[in-house]
Amino acid sequence: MFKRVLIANRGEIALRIQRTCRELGIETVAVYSEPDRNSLHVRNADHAICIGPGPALESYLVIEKIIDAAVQSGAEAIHPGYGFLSENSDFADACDSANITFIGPPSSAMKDMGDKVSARQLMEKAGVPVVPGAEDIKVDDIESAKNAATKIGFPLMVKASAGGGGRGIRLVQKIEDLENAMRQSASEAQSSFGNPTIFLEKYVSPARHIEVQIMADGEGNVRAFGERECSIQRRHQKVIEEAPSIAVTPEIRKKLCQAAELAALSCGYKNAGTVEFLMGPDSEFYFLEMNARLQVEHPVTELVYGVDLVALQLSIASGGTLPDMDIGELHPKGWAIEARINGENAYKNFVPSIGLINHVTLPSGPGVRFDSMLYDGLDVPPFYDSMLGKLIVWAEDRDLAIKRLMRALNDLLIVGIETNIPFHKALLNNSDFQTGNFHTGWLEEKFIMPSLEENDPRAKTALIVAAVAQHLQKVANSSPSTNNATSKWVQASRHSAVNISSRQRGSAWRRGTA
Ligand code: MV4
Repeated sequence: MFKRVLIANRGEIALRIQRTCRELGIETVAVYSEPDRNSLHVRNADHAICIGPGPALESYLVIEKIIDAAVQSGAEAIHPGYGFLSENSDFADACDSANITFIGPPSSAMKDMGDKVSARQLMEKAGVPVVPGAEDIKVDDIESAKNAATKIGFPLMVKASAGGGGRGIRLVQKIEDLENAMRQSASEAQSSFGNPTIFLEKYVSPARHIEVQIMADGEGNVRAFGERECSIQRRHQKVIEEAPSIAVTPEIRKKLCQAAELAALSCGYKNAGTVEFLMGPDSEFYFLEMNARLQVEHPVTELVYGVDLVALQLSIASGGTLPDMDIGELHPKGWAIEARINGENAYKNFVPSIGLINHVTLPSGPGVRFDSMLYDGLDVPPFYDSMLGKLIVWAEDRDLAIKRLMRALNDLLIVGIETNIPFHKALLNNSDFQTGNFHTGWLEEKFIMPSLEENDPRAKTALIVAAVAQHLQKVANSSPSTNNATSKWVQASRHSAVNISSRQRGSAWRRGTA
């Protein structure tokens, strides 16, 4: 096993990786940008190296700076986390050249899977179902493209080979719109990725986004750790993920896992990966793309399979192998749901909310896991994505997991910036969500976020009272020496006043008997 590992990331995932390293007796090296100097991943590391200013392009995305930090600190391996350089094959190559182990797949597999056309072709050859489509189409040969499109049928999607995660994608309803969509997609792909290659796919709708966690040891052993249900998305960003999926039976799970294992074997995969599928209402599923990294939502898999995926990653990267066991031996136990906690205002079109967090109360108790970068006094910088942490719960079944997540969301208090916590509470109260009656378009097409007043009838009154109280207090102690930052206790009590009616009616607390 490694003695010292550099974690080329920040936020909750850096902390997540540090926890496992600590358990395994591995020293950690943190890298950080200047505005991140006070963050927990720096405080908790054994060694920490500043790699530049706030913008990721000048710090977390600079390959040479990360490699230099690893060499300077004597780290034997680098864990890239997710985002940033995690799926950059040049970074994996740079690690190899510097004799540092990249904790992830070989760069060849990253390249194969990064290119959607080559991934589709590999999957077809391996016998993994792909969406009916056409790969050899060109903007300049529109007649051939129209023939291919007619064979596929409408509606169809034009996708960019270098795309992924929804970039360069076009939905085409009729043949007259095909040429325009192809031109737009190709030029977007050229300017975004420097590669104008496009392909066509039949539009699968409604569909669920079902992904399978795999782990491969590079010695021919691949394990699939079941599926995650990730259909609750907004603008191609996942909001809530769960494991298992309500739409997946043990028989379908077996087929999904077999397909994912074939996918991994077909590209010589090693370490952790995720195979994404679209699944129609008929339970037919099709390969969508493969993500060559540990994903944000990996904890739901950890909770239902009782594994530490980061520990497995470290073990495999340091030369370990997976036990050669039968695919039928792994079964999910209970239900896990993850809510991504973002700094954004759900009542104002999800505008990012940044700045000082005066106070946090962390949720806890049975079946509750909170992976976050939060602490009292954290100043959330503007340079990175809005995710502050992930609230993950486990319970015996889905209904209990939903109740537990609601309880934990009520216990979680973040004072100082806006968060999407009210959005999560509204989602959990929605009957379609509760019955599992949703697909990838459901959140944006069907779900209506209740207004602040609808969501919490007493909220408006509480806010007005709080504003008046603050004003009176300001007038009363207008001494210039007074620190005008509101005390975290005042803010916390104000926040919980706003939350009163979201607490269970008739609780001991409300009856005043607590
Ligand atoms: C599709 C599709 C329907 N049919 N492909 C969007 C992002 C990228 N990963 C692929 N995406 C889709 N591809 C075919 N042939 C629907 C989507 C899609 C989607 C997929 C997963 C999760 C959320 C989504 C939201 C909109 C569209």
